[in-house]
Amino acid sequence: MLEKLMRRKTAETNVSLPEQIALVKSRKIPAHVAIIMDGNGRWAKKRNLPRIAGHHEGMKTVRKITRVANDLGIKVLTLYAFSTENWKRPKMEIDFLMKLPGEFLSTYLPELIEQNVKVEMIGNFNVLPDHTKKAIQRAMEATASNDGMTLNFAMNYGSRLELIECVKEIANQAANGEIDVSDIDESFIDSHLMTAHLPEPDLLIRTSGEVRLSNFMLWQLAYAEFSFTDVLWPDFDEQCMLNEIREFQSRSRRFGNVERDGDV
Ligand code: V0D
Repeated sequence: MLEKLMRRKTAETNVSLPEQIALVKSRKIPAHVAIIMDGNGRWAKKRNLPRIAGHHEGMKTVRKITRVANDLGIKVLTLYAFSTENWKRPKMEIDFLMKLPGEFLSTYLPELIEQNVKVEMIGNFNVLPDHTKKAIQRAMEATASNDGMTLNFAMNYGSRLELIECVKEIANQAANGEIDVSDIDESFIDSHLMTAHLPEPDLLIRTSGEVRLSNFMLWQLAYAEFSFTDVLWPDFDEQCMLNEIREFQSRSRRFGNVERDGDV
């Protein structure tokens, strides 16, 4: 049995990436994949490099995974790039991180445009450094009319803060008599979140072995499949992503999507 499994695994890895992509595309593709890109610091530590070297390498993975996600026909890829808790890190590391959007976009914006990718952001934009805001703003404007995959960066994002803002806004509307309390249902709350215009994630991936949600899309992930992998984000490649999507597809086949109809 083990031998048979191992043989199958070897055979699969002998199939070229484009062939695997074609095979995966012939089955149900998740519309929205969200990823917690963890393990950049650990990747650097293993190589006796500074943490920022790991962050920089992680940026190259963002490029790789964006490309393969787009090739697969995924509609939305949300990447957790910076959390509201990340401000607690050393200033030097924060300063470096805040330069990454600018560097990423000055290198890769042309190919994002060529791939018809639309850049968006969720999170509290206002408190980011000016140069970071400018880079992201420019990319969002340059890709606003693209109708391919949405590459959605969660930057300075925290789910509880998002929910607090949502509740405040709805409470204000109720206090002003704009809505009735009875108007507040699931879709009403959906429409007041930063992800209002996006489908909810079908799949959450977290790299680097931590099995936590870390304040990421608490409401939106209610029905998502979760996958936790030990691979560190800088080592996460096209093959890893394909394996994740294939696992998602085999779970969908085994269980069907009956949860919301009351089976579980
Ligand atoms: C570091 C691994 C791309 C996670 C990936 C400031 C940690 C590399 C962006 C990016 C980060 C963000 C917005 C945008 C374009 C690119 C990014 C941060 C960190 C947080 F419009 N990589 N990246 N942003 N890292």
